[in-house]
Amino acid sequence: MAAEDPFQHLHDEDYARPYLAGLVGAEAYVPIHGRPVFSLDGDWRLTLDLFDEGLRQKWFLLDETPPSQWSHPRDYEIEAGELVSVPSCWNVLKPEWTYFEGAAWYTRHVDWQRGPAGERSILNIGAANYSALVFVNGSYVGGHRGGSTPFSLDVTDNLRDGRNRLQIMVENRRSPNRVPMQHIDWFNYGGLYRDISLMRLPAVFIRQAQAMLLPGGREVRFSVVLSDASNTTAQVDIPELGLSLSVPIRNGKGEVTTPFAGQLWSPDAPRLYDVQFSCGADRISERIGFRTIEARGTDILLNGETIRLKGVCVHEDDLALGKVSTEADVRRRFHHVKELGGNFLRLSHYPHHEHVARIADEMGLLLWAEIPVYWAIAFDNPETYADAENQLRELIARDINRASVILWGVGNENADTDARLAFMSRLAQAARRTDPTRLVGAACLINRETFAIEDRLAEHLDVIGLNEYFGWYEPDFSGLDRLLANSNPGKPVIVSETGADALSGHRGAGRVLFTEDWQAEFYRQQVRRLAATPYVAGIAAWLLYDFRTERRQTGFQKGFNRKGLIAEDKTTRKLAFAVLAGLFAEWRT
Ligand code: GCB
Repeated sequence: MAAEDPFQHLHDEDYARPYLAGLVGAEAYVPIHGRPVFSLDGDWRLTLDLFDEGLRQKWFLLDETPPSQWSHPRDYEIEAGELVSVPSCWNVLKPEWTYFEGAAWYTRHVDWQRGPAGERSILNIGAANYSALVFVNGSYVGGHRGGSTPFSLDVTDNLRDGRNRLQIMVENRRSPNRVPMQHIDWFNYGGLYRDISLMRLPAVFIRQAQAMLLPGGREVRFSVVLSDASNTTAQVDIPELGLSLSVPIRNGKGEVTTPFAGQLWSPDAPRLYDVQFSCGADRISERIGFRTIEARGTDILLNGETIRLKGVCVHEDDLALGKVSTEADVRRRFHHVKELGGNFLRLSHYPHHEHVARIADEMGLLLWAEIPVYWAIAFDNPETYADAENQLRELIARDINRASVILWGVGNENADTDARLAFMSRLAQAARRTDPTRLVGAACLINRETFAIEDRLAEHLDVIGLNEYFGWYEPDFSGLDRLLANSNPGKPVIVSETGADALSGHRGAGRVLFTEDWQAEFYRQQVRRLAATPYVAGIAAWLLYDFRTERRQTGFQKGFNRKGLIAEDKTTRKLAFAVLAGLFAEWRT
């Protein structure tokens, strides 16, 4: 055991402090796409740890002596853990784990051979909800907070030749200071629910490689950031365009701008190019589309032309898998949006899996990607801000080259207080600083005093998101008429949510709540009004599929939000699906 006094840990309530020091964030992130990786997905041992005994007793220090040879009693044994497959959410693995919120220890072994001197070994974790601490061969190597973004840890000095032990403590307690906080309208799945891998990189490697079409669409800029402050030259090649450029690197950074003579990317023609970045022995190969996006007046312009965004919101939620997102699931989702005649999805309310934007690039869909600054965040807490900004920067670092992503969302339905204005305007600035090429938006509430689309945050945004539920949470649509006539937002408005619950198969005439009929009529009434409003540049229906949420417990809901156009089986369509498809088809573009 770690401690000399076997009971010392019972009295130390400060047990978590030592691990705060090693938290990593966006600056440590290393993109994995386009590089060979050694997957660590598959079998891991999982032990739930409701009382944080793992940190209190330092379970990571225990050796693997068989129980028959223990000199002291123990409370943890790797082999006693449940054999689980990663990625997964523990909530869907065993009925008795459904509502578990706490810490859990994942353990596995990996055979590894160290490379030549200087080579780096980087551990990448696609996502762990909410926080994670990583231990290699008994040593703490670092941790992360933020449940939906990836992180990287340099484990070069911790790995040895032969068998290595990896332990990851993941913890998903809901808490007022987190992002999101404890009150959310979705299910709080826990676990290592995205891919995990190890990657070998040369001593100096590419930390960031970006290709961006500049406003106007005539020039493209390539930029490269290295892992250290070297002065050297990187190389960018796009073989299909006959482009081969040197990028001078000074102090680890460099960029070059050149005329763009390729085809633009758009939902109708999602043209992607192979772009190869290299520097020394490191190399990244990406499929990248080139397009421009801007807000002008109350319009959104894609490649210089006005576009109406027609689409849906979607949660990362699956009956069998929880928050695990498979490629097949994402493709099915996009096919549904295309069948609706849509071109747009809002990925609510947190960063979705990395492959979502890649598949959207390929299939030609536009995305609103956001961080979970949702409802009553602790806006006056500097640590909460740091966490939110880090999640935003990790999301941007991961998806910077995705043409499909047109907007960074910095929040959802947050009351217009001074603390919220300071917090979210700062986030909007951070988004712009990190990525000047995309729109910044937030899903806002209505100003109930003036009854208008007005929010003090709007001056910091390119696009105002409006969540409104006239006809559902408010009995009729007269408020919507009043609101639309009374507003002069001066910027494009995307109706970032509107919708009504319907239990699949429940029918009734008139405004009978939870019927498919009322949900369908709701969309007729809503879209007719919204489509006639010039400043409405987009509509994202709330939402594509019914999803789990413990806040909803009537006989109609039974633990689900029923505002899906399709039931939670992702197959059974409600009447509203075809109705909305018809309404989208009529809406001018
Ligand atoms: C909202 C929230 C969303 C909820 C939705 C609802 O405004 O942004 O997360 O799930 O309403 O169904 O009430």
